[in-house]
Amino acid sequence: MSKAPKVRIVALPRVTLAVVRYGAALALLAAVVGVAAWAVRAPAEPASGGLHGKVHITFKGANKADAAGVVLYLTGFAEPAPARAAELAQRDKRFSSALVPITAGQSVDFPNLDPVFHNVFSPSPVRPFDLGQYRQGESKTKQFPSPGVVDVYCNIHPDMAATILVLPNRRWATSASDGSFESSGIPPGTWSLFAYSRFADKPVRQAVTIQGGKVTELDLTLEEVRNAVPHMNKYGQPYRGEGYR
Ligand SMILES: [Cu+2]
Repeated sequence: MSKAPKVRIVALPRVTLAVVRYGAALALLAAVVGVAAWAVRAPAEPASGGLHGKVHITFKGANKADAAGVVLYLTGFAEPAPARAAELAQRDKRFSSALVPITAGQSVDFPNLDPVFHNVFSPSPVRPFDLGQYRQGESKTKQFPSPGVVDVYCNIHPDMAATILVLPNRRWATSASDGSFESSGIPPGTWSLFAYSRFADKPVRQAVTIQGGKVTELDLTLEEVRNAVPHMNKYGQPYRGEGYR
């Protein structure tokens, strides 16, 4: 008989404790849901905008039929680089791409897919490097921490040439054959737009204003003045004759 009250006395606080805990948990949940709902409603950042346009290329005064491959990029705001590395492969004694836009901080893989050696290097002050020679199937990786233009060549094959554009953000676009391009997710503001070709003396620059939820239309003309970029080998010397290839 004397044990029964003890059981009741012990059991009662447990129930009370459970109610208190449950209540506290409900209150916490309500608080979390409330904060989450506020976070969803409150725009943390203003809505982004888009860019759509067309770039026309002239070469020695005439319109160029194929306007593909111009890189349109914006400066004035920065974004973190994607974790994924970009790629510039060596295949059939060419670089896989002539113009490679990346974001500052991003890496580039340089796989050799050819049965011959290459020696990829850059003389550009923003990121000079010399990868040395390596076999088919092997690759080297380089990171590019600062924005700028990085010209890339092969010390063995003078016709191999590419440019890595290290940009401050990810909002670049590449023109299609008809010159059209588009980019989205751009923060609102007035930025500098550049149209870059390896064969122009300098990129075309133009101010653009991006408004949230709107697409800004653009029409640009870029003048190309050459179709090859003369360069020296990694020692700053002219390449030797054809036999050296
Ligand atoms: Cu090569």
